[in-house]
Amino acid sequence: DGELKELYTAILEGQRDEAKEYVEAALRAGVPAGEVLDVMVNAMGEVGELFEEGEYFVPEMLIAARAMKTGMEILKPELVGADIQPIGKIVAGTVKGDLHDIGKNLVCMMLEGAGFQVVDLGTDVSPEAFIAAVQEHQPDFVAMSALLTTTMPNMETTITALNAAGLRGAVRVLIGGAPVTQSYADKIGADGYAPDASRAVKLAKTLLG
Ligand code: B1M
Repeated sequence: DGELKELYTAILEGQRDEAKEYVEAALRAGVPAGEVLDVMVNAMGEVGELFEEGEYFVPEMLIAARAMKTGMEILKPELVGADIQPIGKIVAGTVKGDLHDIGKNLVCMMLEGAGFQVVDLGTDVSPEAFIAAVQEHQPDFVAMSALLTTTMPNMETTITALNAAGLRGAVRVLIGGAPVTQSYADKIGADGYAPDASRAVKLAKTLLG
């Protein structure tokens, strides 16, 4: 597992090319994609800690995130099966004011891998944009991600807007992201909360019945 240690360091230090090389090397060596992913997620965890401790600043977080995205692109074909009949449709996005998209991308990837059709609205998605997408795509689920305590309330704003537009009954709302909890989901009337991408898939499948 030399490659995995090197991969961890490459994400931590934001070395994009190296991250790509080590992901490829790990896959060639037969390391399961999920394990490779865990290493990158753990490295991002340490990036967050270093930021909190004042060792890292926004630019360091940004280049680490870029390296992780590069690694995720290589993992995507491994995580997402080809040509599966969609079992349900999901409109997903990171809420208004929030630019964090790695976790949301991961959730989208795993949902696709499980056979869901995903319409990814990206980051900084306003309640109006969620509503327009629900009207256009008529999904089974709306999945919202928030990584900031300051943007998390926009999940509630979006649910309120869905209600006002008469669309709340047509979709199930799933939420997640580092500051989000089950009790918050209950409080704002979401249909479900998942702490990570694989549990988001389980949750969506369970709710689909
Ligand atoms: Co920012 N940032 N960031 N950041 N950043 C955090 C979130 C922070 C916790 C760091 C820290 O202080 N320790 C902190 C938030 C503090 C708080 O609100 N309490 C923080 C801050 C403060 C900020 C800025 C305000 C910094 C500044 O400018 N002063 C700023 C805000 C910008 C904005 O959004 N408006 C900012 C900016 C950035 C970057 C742009 C530099 C970059 C993001 C790049 C990108 O995403 N393209 C960045 C990064 C990389 C981080 C950390 C280090 C890593 C986030 C990440 O990608 N994690 C983060 C620290 C941390 O989280 N430990 C931090 C890996 C990812 C796989 O995990 O996103 O949690 P996560 O997703 C998980 C689960 O949460 C869940 O599944 C995923 C996979 O298992 N999940 C869902 C997520 N969404 C889901 C939706 C679902 C279900 C599950 O729906 C059903």
